Amino acid sequence: MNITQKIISAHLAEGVMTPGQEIALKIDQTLTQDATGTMAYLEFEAIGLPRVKTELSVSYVDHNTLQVGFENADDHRFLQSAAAKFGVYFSRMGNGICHQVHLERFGKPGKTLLGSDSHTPTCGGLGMLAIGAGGLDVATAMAGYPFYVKMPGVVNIRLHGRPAPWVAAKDIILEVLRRLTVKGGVGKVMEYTGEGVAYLSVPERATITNMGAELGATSSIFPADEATRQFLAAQGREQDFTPLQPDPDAAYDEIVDIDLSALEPLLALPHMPDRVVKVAEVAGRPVNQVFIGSCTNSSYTDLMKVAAILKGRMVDPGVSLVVAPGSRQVLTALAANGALAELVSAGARILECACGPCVGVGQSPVSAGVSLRTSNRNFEGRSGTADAEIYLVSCETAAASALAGVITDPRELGEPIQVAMPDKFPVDDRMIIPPPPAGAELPLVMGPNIKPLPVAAPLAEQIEAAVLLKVGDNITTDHIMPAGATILALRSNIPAISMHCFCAVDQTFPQQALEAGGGIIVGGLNYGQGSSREHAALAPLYLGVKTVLVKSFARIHMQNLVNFGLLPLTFADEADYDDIQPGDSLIIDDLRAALSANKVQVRNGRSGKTYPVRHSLSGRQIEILLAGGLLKYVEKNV
Ligand code: MIC
Ligand code: SF4
Repeated sequence: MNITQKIISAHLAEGVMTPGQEIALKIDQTLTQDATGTMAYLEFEAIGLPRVKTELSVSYVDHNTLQVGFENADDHRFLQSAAAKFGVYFSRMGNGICHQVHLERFGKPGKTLLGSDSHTPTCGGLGMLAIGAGGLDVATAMAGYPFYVKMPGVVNIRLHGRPAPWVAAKDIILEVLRRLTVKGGVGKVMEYTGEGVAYLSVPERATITNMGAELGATSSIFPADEATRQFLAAQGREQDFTPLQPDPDAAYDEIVDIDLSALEPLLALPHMPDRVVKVAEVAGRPVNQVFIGSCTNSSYTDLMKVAAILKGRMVDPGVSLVVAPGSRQVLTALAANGALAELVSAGARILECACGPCVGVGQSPVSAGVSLRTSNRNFEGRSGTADAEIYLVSCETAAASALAGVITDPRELGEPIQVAMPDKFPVDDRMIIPPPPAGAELPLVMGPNIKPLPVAAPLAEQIEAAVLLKVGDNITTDHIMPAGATILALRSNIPAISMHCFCAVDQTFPQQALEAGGGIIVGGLNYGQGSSREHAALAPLYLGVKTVLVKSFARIHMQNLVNFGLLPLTFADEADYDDIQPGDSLIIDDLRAALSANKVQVRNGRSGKTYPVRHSLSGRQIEILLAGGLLKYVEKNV
């Protein structure tokens, strides 16, 4: 078996390990973050259990920590009260980004982790099977139910040789994105092997598994080897180490070979993570902003490299350089060894240990500005400036460009920088509050911004509704339900946040949908890629959307639609997409029977054409839709 199959077989609760077939996985650990967590704990409360049943569950506050207005602060207090009540560890605001902290303090090789954030696979860098999902899937996992997912195909990415000078882990994953695209990982786990693995530290591996999310992959994973043991030992957690390697005769569904010694520094052009070219090809373009941070590139070694590049120099006068360390542990280490002072004296603006600019919470670039970022997503508008151009780069390219004021190949800096992994990290878990012992009756503290969950109706027999919106390929959840500080503050208030649904595409969408009493969304390939935010399903549900008909879906978003009772359909013949115009009336009859037989037909009232449509729903997913969503299904069946 390969590593993925080993972990899956040890956690298989139902099903057979045939790629594409639905399996149920026992989940050992869960994580939530503030922007998805409020819903997840409201959902857990609705399930009605007094305490979580996982080995470990952690609630992080890291996304929107600005606390502009009372909304965020109230959400954070609610999350702290929910963690104490339900037996969950609470990582306080300022302690760091969930994925970085989980890697440092909790991840374990061989275990399963389900997180209400799409970058949960970061912990795959430790040899963990870590999967992102919607809040309701995480809530049900906290309640002890298995997680249902299609058995992934396993892609073996064989890393050959030693990385060329100035080639970073970020360049390796950018190369994978260049080859496989943002749809290339859907339904797959990326499993990294080969002699090149030994040259990568755990945080470097985590940069690669983190950005597997941009491939649409179910997860990404590395073996657990001597580097893993050393990392865990430096975290004071050597007891959490278990070695994990594929069997010598392990089989894979696909193989991708990458020669690390032949790579060059790469970057992703605006506005998709797979628009990858060599840094050298675009060198010289002026830069307005450089952001170093996010769950992809904010580890100790990342920022030590940046400090070494900036040491004794000053950022270009035209560049705003912002640095957000990934965790309080990283910041403490940099403060203790003087690297923080070097960053500050070089002109870096130090931000809180949080997601911040990555998700548009502050530091929006100037109009039509160019921002180089070490984060993972450069979707249009995500930075908060609609016409900004975001390039995704390594820390080395970011630092070199911040000094020069133009996009700069880091190889121009001369001798490459080596940063040793410390033997011991400054471990201090006092910002992580363990839950009190079971038995105490604790309150859930809710502010006025926390509104009840909308509930779907059981699926109707017939759908007749107008096409409210027709969109193209690769529509992201940032298009469907944008983030940013102002909108993120409404994550616990579905009626209010729904008024921003699709506003980046069509400002009038929410009002139109409400006036029409709902409708249908038509889309292209890879619809719903990106985030795990279930708000991208909840807001359409609130606005009356009945079904989403597209060429293909991203995994997490499709499951979120099912979880909230919205019917996800795909064209059997992609050419039928072209026949549909906004405003067309689409009719689906005998829906329940047609769904079970997988013979759904959509009739267009205007053109008179009938489109055969497919669904890739399992029997269980159909049951969930018929029941009116996962909460009702759980209520009925368990
Ligand atoms: C993201 O990077 O888009 C987020 C913000 O972390 C999301 C979660 C969310 O929308 O709250 C994700 O990746 O799942
Ligand atoms: Fe936070 Fe950005 Fe990572 Fe999402 S991608 S978890 S917003 S740092």
